[in-house]
Amino acid sequence: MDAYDLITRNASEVVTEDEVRALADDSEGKRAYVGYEPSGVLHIGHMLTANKLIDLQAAGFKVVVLLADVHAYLNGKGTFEEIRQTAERMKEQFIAYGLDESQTEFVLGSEFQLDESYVLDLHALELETTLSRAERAMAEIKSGDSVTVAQAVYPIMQALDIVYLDVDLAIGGMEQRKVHMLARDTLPSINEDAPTCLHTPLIADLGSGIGKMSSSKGVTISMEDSTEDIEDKVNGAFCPPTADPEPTDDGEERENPVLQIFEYHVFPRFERVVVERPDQYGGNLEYDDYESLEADLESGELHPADAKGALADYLDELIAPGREKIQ
Ligand code: NAL
Repeated sequence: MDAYDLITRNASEVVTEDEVRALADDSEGKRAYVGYEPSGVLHIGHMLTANKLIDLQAAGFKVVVLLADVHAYLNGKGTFEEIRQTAERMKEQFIAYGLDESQTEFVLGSEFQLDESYVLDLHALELETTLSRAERAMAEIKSGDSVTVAQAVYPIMQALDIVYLDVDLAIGGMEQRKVHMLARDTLPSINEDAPTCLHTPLIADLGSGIGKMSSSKGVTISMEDSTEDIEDKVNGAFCPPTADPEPTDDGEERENPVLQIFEYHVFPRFERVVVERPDQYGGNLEYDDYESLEADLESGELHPADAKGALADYLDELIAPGREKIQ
């Protein structure tokens, strides 16, 4: 796979393609970052962006992980003390998950976000940003029902962090795209470059296939799950024999989360996927790529129950090293 294909595989969008091509042509020593609010334990959403960081490390990028303690505080995730402790645990879980420690720089937001020059630049950006724009940028990130002033400062700080961390490529899930667009539009007003961005897909709710999987509602998978928890959750997942399920009777879009997890979590980390089946049901099935597994599910060759059994096993293998860190 060439560098551009490795950088962009499984991405929902890149902004812009030309900018990413230029980075791919000369990726040695380039810096990519992703930021996470430290809260709870690592879950499958964190793991999806982490898979992209692993791809970028393979493509020669230096990876910066921002443990965004001040952002978590501004988004109402707890006291500073609690958030800092969570950040330390998350760092260990990321390394257990497979981020190469020697190629990854972990930074706490509060290490630089309280400096005088940062705060003055922040106020300069606040002058350039309307409240409604900040509020829109936060629509898919904010916790709670009302929008606080703290939550309006949040996306402006995120934009400024891209400058202060000296990043060439900003990574985030699709829920971060409006913050990144705000950064692209406003940073030039303080004489900074618009950042190049790559956004990873969001996985549908495991139980229903409707909407987006979220740690605050519905069923998600995290490093806290036991082997049995994973089996139960995956066995209860929505998995019709198609990658493109019909909308519900109410017109809500649905996706197949079992296939999505194979595509975005399993195939990027395992060269070959084996679905174990007793000989009387045709014996094991082996796949070298996601597309052939999807085709077999659609044709009926692979039964959803067998696909779920294999998915639970592979997810358990991905989670096991981090689970041990939590005990
Ligand atoms: C991600 C977050 C917070 C601050 C950042 C600064 C720079 C780059 C990425 C950042 C967290 C993210 C979340 N908004 O929703 O978890």
